[in-house]
Amino acid sequence: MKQPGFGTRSIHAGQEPEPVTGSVMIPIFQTSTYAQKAPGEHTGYEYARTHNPTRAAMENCIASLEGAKYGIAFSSGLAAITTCIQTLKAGDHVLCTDDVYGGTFRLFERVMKKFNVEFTFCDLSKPENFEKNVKSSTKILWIESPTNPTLKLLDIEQLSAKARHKNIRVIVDNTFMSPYFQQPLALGADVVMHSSTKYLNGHSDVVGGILVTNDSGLADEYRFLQNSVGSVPAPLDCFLILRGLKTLHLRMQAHQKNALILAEYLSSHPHVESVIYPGLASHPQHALAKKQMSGFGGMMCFRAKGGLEFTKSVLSKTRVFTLAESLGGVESLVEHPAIMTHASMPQKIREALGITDNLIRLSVGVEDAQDLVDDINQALMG
Ligand code: P1T
Repeated sequence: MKQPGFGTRSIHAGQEPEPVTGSVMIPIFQTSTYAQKAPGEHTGYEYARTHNPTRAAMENCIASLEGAKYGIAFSSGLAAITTCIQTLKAGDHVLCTDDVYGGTFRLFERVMKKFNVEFTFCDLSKPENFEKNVKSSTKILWIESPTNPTLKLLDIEQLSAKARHKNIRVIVDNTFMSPYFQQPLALGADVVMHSSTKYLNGHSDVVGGILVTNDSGLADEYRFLQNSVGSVPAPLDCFLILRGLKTLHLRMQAHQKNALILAEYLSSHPHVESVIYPGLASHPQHALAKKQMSGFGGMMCFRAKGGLEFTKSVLSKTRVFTLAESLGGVESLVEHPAIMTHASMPQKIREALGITDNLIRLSVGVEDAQDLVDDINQALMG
């Protein structure tokens, strides 16, 4: 049978009416355990860290949207990333793109290094840096594309081919694009990771993470760690993400429409030095964006024409955009990466990556575009 379209899967995949009552929406199975008829005689559900039907529906729905067979969910994006590293042993090496979410950098640098897993951060938007930094001990290639916050793109297909050649597992953090705009498994990646806190849920009321893959051995390993380590999501959170997923395709189109309007508007604003948005022809990797993504998403950055004080004043004047960390919700957010999301990176590294004092990141929501334009304009004009 022909595979249903993305919108149909976002509403239905992994979900059948509940068999006892016919409840069309998957119930919130708010229980910690399940009754057994006799010792060891159970329905397949024993204990809720191990199995939960609300969680399973959410995992299967996201897996389907990424074109994957298996989904394994966690209590946060960082818990999902931690699990990826927990498949390694001391002495193994991870090659990681340099411009990653600050929390990912902190986890690798300050937590995982203590267990003697080695990390190299380099600019993998230049593919030759793969050969320059890969080692015989490299086990994982960690890709974030577009990167957070400077929206560099990595050629997922090319890097995956290079890694496959050396038996290195390719994991792509697809949080910024969502499966609606980017499908890393189809480009050759082994695993897709999401902070489901962001676009997948879409309503800024849950923290969650997920890994999806077509590799059954790897899925078993992740599920073993999910149960053994125990960083599982709560049933209510799984329900909320499932509900958010039903409009993922509609929201992503609306985010992109508004982001493009705003990016074009800010490109000619007198108080803006430059705009970074993969959908603009001025983005240095616009051609790659068109090749590996089916859209450009709702994340953008711009550099204010001025120093830290001017930039801070802009950030404190927005009214429709809320000054807050995070992204991917229906409401617009604005933030200052150097002080907020990427403060855990040393200043020297931030500067080398272009996370400057005048860099402002926008998560463009789905409000009326003119209100967003007017809001940023009044904040810039003081
Ligand atoms: O916050 P959590 O659900 O644990 O996800 C971490 C994470 C992983 N990957 C990317 C690309 C992310 O952007 C994040 C979280 N990011 C923010 C909170 C932020 O404002 O950028």
